[in-house]
Order: sequence, then C-alpha cells, then structure tokens
Amino acid sequence: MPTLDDLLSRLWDDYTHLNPHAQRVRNLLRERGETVVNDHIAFRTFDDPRIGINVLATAFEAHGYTPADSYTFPEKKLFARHYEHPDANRPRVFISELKTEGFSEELRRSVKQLVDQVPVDRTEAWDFPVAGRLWDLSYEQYQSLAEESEYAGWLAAMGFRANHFTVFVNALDTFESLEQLNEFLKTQGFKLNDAGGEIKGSAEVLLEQSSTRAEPVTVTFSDGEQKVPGCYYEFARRYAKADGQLFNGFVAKSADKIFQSTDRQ
Ligand code: OOG
Ligand code: NI
Repeated sequence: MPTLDDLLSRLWDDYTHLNPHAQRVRNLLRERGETVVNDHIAFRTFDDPRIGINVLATAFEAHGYTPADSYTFPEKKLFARHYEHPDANRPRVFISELKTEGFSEELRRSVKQLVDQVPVDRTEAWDFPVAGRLWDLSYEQYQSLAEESEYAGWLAAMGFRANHFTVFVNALDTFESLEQLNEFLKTQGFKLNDAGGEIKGSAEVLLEQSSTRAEPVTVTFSDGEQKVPGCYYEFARRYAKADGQLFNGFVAKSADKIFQSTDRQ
C-alpha cells in the first residue's frame, strides 16, 4: 500500500516537471538557507458525482485526512472544501469543484463528454489525484470552455494534478513579511498574480496570500500542440486566532482572486 509520502512526492514531481518555475522558487529559498514547508496543495474538479470533491478526497482520506470547512464562490460558480490531517506537519488539502448547473447547455454537454471518458477504476486508484488528463480534447473545445469559465478550461486541459503547492511563509527565517518575499520574487523575475492586489487578505482575516502567475505550458490537444496556463506557486502567511491557535482555514474572498492565477492573459 503506497504511503502518503509516496502520493505527495508523486504530486510534487508531476507539478515541478510541468512547472519548473516552482522548483526554481524553492531552490532559491533553499539557497538562502530556508527550510520550505508546504502549507497546502490544491486540486480542481467538476461537480459530476463520478469525479467530484468526495471522489478526489478519497485518496487523502485513506491516509487519515478529514473534511474541515467549506467555501462557496457564487461568481465563479465554485464550491470548495479543505481537508486536514491529524499530524499538523502534513499539508492541508484544498479541493474545489465547478458547479456546472449554472452554465450553458453547451458547457454542460462538453463537460459530460469529458467525464464520460474517465475510466471508473482510475478514479478509485490511490494516485487518482495525480492521474493527469483522462480525456481527449481539441483546442477548440478547450477555448470554448475557457470562454465561459477559466476554471473549466484549465481543468479540461490539465486534468487531475496539483494545481498549486504553497510555501508556508511563517516558517521562513529570512523574510519579515509576505511583502518582502513578493519583492524578492519579483527581483528574481517571477510574475505575481496582481488580481485584487498582490497580497490577498490581511492579519485581520488571519491569512495573507500571494501567488505567481501560472506559466504557459505546452499541451497536446487532439488537433496539435498549444501553450496554455499551467500551475502556479502560492505563498501563505497565517495568523493566530484569539485562542492563540494558528488559523487553519481559507478565506473565500481571497481565494476567489487566487483562482485567477491560471487565467489566460
Ligand atoms: C484554488 C484557489 C484558492 C487558496 O489558497 O485560497 C486557494 C485554485 O486555484 O484551484 O488555493
Ligand atoms: Ni491555495
């Protein structure tokens, strides 16, 4: 039986292979003597019961994760839940799904046509969260999905894999603030997602977040190769609640803008 470490390292390898900029950021932090701790990993899916949040979560629940808070995003028509592990050194897992019923008949038909191609036994496998794209897709189908929902386009092109890993800023020694880390990243040439400002959230809401902008990656569509946004790297600083415990959750208003890190420019 593969372990949680097996799953997490498969996810990291897949993620950094596709998005070398995340590995470059981590290496730069390590060169400064930092230990990079992972705050959370995020996944995306469609709300079809065959592949919804609950199905993706199974692979993590098998390793002791349990559901925590949930979040809604009315404008983007998304629902999300985060999962926690009893060992606080394990990363949180954030899984969202697209609520397809709010979209056009065409998008719903298109999504169903994709999900119909997913083999059931693949969704039951221990490594389903890193299964990649399990359907054929033309560039045209990708574009029409992305026109209605950037999230739908991204998921159709990328499939099941980590959408991002997240540096836990509290564990860094050589940066006094998220702002300082952002300045360092920009000096090193990384592009940050500035939707809603570079820093989402604040000490008042107990969470500050920033992220790189997803780098374009080459995807093989049924009608040829095209560059589309891949994955991003996130940076999160958490604050203590009144009871002295660190805030463990997410902030919907901030997350709403973090989602835009994979938008086409
Ligand atoms: C998830 C965006 C939200 C956070 O930490 O608030 C998020 C996504 O882009 O799939 O990760
Ligand atoms: Ni995140």
